[in-house]
Amino acid sequence: MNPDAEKPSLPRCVILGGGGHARVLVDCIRESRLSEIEGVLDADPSIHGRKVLDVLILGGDEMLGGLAAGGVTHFVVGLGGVRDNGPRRRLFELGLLFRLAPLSVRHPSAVVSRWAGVGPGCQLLPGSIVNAGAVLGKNIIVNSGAVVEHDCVVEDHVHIATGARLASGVRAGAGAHIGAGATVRQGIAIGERAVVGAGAAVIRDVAAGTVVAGVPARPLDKGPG
Ligand code: JB2
Repeated sequence: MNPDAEKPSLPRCVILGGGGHARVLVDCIRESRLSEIEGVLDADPSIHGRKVLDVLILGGDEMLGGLAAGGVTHFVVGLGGVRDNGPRRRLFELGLLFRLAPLSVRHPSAVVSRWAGVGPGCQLLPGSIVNAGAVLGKNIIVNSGAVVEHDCVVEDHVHIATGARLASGVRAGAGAHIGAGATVRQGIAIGERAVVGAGAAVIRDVAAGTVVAGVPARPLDKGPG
């Protein structure tokens, strides 16, 4: 008997965005053998026909309908970003509009408690940690080496950038960005769409839409939107 005959086929996905973040995602998906990658779509026509690692950039988002009709069932938001998570939210909604399902990406080296809740389309990148009692919404990036401690609540579309740490019981509001290497003290609330600068140490609550930076973190100006 052919041992491959009974193997269930992997879902086929398309990645939206073909820059630096997409390179990490292609690697994660390959390593975790989660999905077949049909291709990448990118808004920049000048890179169509190039590759993201070994995956072809097929064209722009106008190809989504055809891909869905051709049997692609899942999408991955390939955009990262360092501040405004609005474009990531928009691409997430675009994928849903085409009745594709958000693929959850988890690198094999990510440590995720079985008592944590992780919503659809989350991306848990190499070396990230999500501890017991943490609750993650949808379309969240826990980037390489980032830590979400026990009992944190992370709302939709948040990006916790490389090496950032949320100590226990932190709440990160929808669309917030926690910059690379930042630390947020226990029990702090970060408002919706707030931005925490790289390397900041946050020891007070951060209001919605505010940008904070420094050690200890202080408000700088108004955030996006
Ligand atoms: O609406 C869109 C769209 N908007 C921008 N649809 C699609 N399909 N693609 C879109 N893009 C494309 O995303 C751009 O044309 C570009 O090719 C790509 C973004 O690539 P970039 O390398 O500029 O950013 P990134 O988001 O992949 O990476 C940032 O965020 C990561 C988390 C970088 O700053 C990295 O350093 C960081 N690690």
